[in-house]
Amino acid sequence: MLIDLAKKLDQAAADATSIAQLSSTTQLSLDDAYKVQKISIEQRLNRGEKLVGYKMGFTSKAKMIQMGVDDLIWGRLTDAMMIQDGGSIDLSKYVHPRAEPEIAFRLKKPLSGIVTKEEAYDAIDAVAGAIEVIDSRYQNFKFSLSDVIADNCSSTGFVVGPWHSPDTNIDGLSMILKVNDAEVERGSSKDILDHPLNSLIEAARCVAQYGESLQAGQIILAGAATAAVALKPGQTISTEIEGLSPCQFSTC
Ligand code: OOG
Ligand code: MG
Repeated sequence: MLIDLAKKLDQAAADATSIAQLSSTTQLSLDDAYKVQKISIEQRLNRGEKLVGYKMGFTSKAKMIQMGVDDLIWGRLTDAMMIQDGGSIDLSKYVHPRAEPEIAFRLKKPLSGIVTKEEAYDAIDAVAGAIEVIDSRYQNFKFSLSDVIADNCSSTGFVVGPWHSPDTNIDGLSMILKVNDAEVERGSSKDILDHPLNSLIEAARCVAQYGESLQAGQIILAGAATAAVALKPGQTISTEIEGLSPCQFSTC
């Protein structure tokens, strides 16, 4: 049964169509929802995609309020989700995509379970400004916590800007999301669990609960600092994060 749900979500993502929330017909525990996510990602890996990292979700109040949920979630990132900095995406491949400003970590050591701030910091190879493109496979972008977890936490794409050395300050940086050069959202990296490093620590803890570990070379998205913005064709979306290089993509 969980396999059927995973296939349904995988198909909805592939066809860019929306489906009813799973929770409208099925009682799904959070554990089951993570199982559905894992199976749906396995479908993608079986088609040749590669796991390149993980993303954290609902690490800021702005996101929790926008989506009406109140717990951390995590999802998986594959190489097919990578959007080149300065690249373009075709919105017909998505249901109702949105963009949000993020901070990305690249790891040089594995991390799993309960780790200290020092251990987490020590595992970072590089940090970068990033933009995540999210797209819910549910009608009207509405879901329960288990729905969104099963749907790989709305993951669909991400752009990472130029990498910076791991000792670059990421505390209290202003984070701005722009559409066609006009500011549409502004937050601070402090809004991400008080410090984005805390999100990396949470990622290590969360994946370990399901027997996985963050690996060297992987990218971890810390979660958006602001609410997400709906995308329309013909836009240039960029982020400016204090002290980090900007990144951008356009839509058609
Ligand atoms: C779920 C994904 C949340 C974030 O950065 O908080 C997320 C959603 O909002 O659809 O990616
Ligand atoms: Mg996000």
